[in-house]
Amino acid sequence: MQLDVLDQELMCSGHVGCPGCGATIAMRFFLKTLGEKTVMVLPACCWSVIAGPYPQSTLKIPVIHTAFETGGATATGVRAALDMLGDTETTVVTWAGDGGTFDIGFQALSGAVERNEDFIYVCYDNEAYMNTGIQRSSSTPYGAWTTTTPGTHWKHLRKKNIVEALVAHRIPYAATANIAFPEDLVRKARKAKSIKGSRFLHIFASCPTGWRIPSEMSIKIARMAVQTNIFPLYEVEDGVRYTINYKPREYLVREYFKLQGRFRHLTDQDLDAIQEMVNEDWQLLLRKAGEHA
Ligand SMILES: Cc1ncc(C[n+]2csc(CCOP(=O)(O)OP(=O)(O)O)c2C)c(N)n1
Ligand code: SF4
Repeated sequence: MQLDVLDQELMCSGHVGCPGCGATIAMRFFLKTLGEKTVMVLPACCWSVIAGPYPQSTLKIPVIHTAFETGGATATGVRAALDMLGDTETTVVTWAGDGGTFDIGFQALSGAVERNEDFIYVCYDNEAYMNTGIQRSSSTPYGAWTTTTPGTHWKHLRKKNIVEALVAHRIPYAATANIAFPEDLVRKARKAKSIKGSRFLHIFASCPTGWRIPSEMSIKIARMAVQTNIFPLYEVEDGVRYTINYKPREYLVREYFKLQGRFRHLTDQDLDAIQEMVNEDWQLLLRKAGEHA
C-alpha cells in the first residue's frame, strides 16, 4: 500500500534523539498528516530535548515547552487564545510521554477531556520515564526491568490501560497506533484532525536505549507488539463504538520478549503467565468490539 501523506516535512534532520528512536518516527508521520497549521504543547519528556535547544528547533511549527504535569491545561489555554483571535484553522496538539500522560499529567488531561476541550492529545509510549534515566511508569509492562525496578524487583504489576481510562470520559475519539503501521497511524491522525472536541492517540514508540535493543530492531519490535496482541490496534468513537483495526496471527509473546534486554531475566513460567494476561486482555477487547475469537 502506498503511504498517502503529504510530501512536506515538518520535522527537520538534525534532531538529537537516539538512533532508532520510535518517538521521532511517530512525530514525523504525525506532523506530515497534521500540516503546518499546528501548535504543539510539549510537557517535559524526551521530546523536550529531541526538538533541540532554543532558538533552534527540529520542528517547523510553533512549540510551547511546558511543565511536566500541565499538558492538558496548557492545550486548553492555547485553544482559548486561538479562539479569541478567531483562528479556527489551527489544530492544538499536546505531545507527551507515558510518564507525562499515564501518571503525572493525568489530572490535567482528565480535567481537559472531561470538559471536551478541542485538542488532540498524543501520548508516545516508550513504557518508562526515559529522559531522566529509565524509571518505571504505570505504562511499564509486567515483567520489565527499569532502573527503579532492578534485579529481582522487576515490575510485577500490569500496564495501565490508558485508552480505557480516556474512553471512560466518553471523548469523541480515542485510538491506538504504532510506528510500524504508518498507514494506520496516518489515517488515525487525519481522522483525529477532522473531529472536534477531545481526541486521544496512544502511539507505541520503541526506545532502543531504555529497552536494551539494537537501534535497527526498533520497527521490528514495534510491529511484533501488535502481531502478538500485546498492543492491539483499535479505535473507540464516543466512548462506545469499538473497531479493531488489525487481527494478528497469534504470535507468541515470548518471541517479542526474548529480543529485549529489559525482559532478559524472565523465566518460561513468567512468560506463560504473561501470555495468559495478553490472551485475557485480547478476549476482553473482542467482547467490547462485539466480536468473537
Ligand atoms: C514536576 C516534574 N517532575 C520531574 C521532572 C523531571 N522530568 C523531566 S522529563 C521526565 C521524564 C519524562 O518521562 P515520560 O513522560 O515518560 O517521557 P519520556 O522521557 O519517556 O519521553 C522527568 C521525570 C520534571 N520536569 N517536572
Ligand atoms: S531515550 Fe528512548 S525515547 Fe528518549 S530519545 Fe532515546 S530512544 Fe528516544
